[in-house]
Amino acid sequence: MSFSSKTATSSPIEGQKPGTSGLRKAVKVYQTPHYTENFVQSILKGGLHDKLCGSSLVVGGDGRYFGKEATELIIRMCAANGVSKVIVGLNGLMSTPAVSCVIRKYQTDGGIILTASHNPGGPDADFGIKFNTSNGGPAPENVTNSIFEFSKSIGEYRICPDLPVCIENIGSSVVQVDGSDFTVEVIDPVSDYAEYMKTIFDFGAIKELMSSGFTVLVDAMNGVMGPYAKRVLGEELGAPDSSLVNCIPKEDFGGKHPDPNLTYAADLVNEMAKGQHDFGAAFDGDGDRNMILGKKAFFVTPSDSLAVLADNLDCIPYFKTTGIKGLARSMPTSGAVDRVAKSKNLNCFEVPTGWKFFGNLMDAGCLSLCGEESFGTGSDHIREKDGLWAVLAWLSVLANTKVTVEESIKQHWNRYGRNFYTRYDYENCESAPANKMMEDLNAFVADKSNIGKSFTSGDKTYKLATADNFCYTDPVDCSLSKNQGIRLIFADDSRIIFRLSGTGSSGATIRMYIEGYENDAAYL
Ligand code: VG1
Ligand code: CO
Repeated sequence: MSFSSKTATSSPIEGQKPGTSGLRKAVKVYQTPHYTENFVQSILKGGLHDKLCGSSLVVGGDGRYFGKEATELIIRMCAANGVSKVIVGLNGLMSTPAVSCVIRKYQTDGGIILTASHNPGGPDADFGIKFNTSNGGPAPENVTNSIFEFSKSIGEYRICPDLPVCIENIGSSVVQVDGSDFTVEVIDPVSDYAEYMKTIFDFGAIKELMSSGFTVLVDAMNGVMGPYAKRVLGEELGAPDSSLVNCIPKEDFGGKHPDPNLTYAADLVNEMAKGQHDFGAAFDGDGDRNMILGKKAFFVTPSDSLAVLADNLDCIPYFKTTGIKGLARSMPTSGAVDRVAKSKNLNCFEVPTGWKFFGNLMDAGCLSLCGEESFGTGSDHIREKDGLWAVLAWLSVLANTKVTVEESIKQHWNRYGRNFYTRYDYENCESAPANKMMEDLNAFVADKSNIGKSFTSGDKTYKLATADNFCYTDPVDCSLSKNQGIRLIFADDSRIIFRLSGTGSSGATIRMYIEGYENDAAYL
């Protein structure tokens, strides 16, 4: 069959600037005329430039409302823009880590992920589009900037409106578009990822743990992770069906926030609190975040999770082969992992918030394991944070060390001290006063007379040692990222950090992160 594409006239739409992780807006915004088309065209031109013609791309999403329409539109626009092949997950589904895995495995030129991650879904909630580059990772800032620049001057987009698109059956189809072959390959979104996990972990050891009376409870929060949890934890590792809950992806995530934390995964927390399961985990909508709980809902902070995994990487076969090249965390993540790095004589990098900042370090062979306080953990096996990988990593550690989750954390605190950590989110703030607050904080950190001042709370006094707005120079390409968050660092390494979120769909969210270090056994 052969088809011809056409050029449609359009004009720039304000605000198509990708944030921490893609462009997140209300579904209703994405549904306005030309909104999605403009952004997709900007990704294709601004993200791929002269590689666009003849390129191959992966397309997948977390199954949220508007995902299918967007997938079909992207395929029709790829066809019209000279892309030669699109690999798409069955029904448009593919977790964010699986997209990264598939881009790398099939060496495509990148991928487009349809997700607003942990933001709620449905006709009145959020949608998002994210571009990943050929290393499988989120586009770095120079690429997202070029996408944004393109969106500001767009005058037309290309589309093949008559191309029939069916993503409901696995298989490959080739058609002629403007005289060239255009292939759409619909794949099982789980298989490649599941096969890869088997090469990273010792599934035999985890299986043995799972058949020894050790019980798990895993909540996929009605997001994309259901089929992955069922295949890997259920079919491969023997977790009973009843232990894998909310595993059917829903367009509105069942009306919930698919965000794996103590607030939004409260059902899991309450069930774990009954003490009937040894290990609990939840994922976000697109499967890159994880929350780990021990028996009786013992909560593992993401920062501690990263540090404990860093201390136990020798339990995971993958790292025996690759070696441990270095560790990293995002700036607001607690310094617990830094202490592990120090004791193991490993480099530990501190990057701005957002997974895109880890990619260069991994590509350059400087980084094996990294994480963020926002429930993101991952390694250089792919270029995204990876929720199920984190669960498998924890199960590997437990299988190997034969201690409980709680014991492993407490042993860690005893050895390294404890980084007490909390984050406050002030959501739905008005933008102008939030910006003013950041300006005032900027003025505070610029005033060096504040250094050395002491602040007392309870029986503790904190002396301000450093105050700045975090600025990051990428060690690999030397690119500079300014204004990444206000840092107040005290003499004992305690910190207070303020930054504005880059994932909200409207208004402002202020995040305040507080960390205090303690190594006095009486306080642990
Ligand atoms: C938040 C988190 C950040 C994370 C990002 C994307 O960003 O703080 O650590 O990388 O979400 O995660 P922000 O700018 O709102 O603080 V996900 O799971 O939404 O792809
Ligand atoms: Co996510």
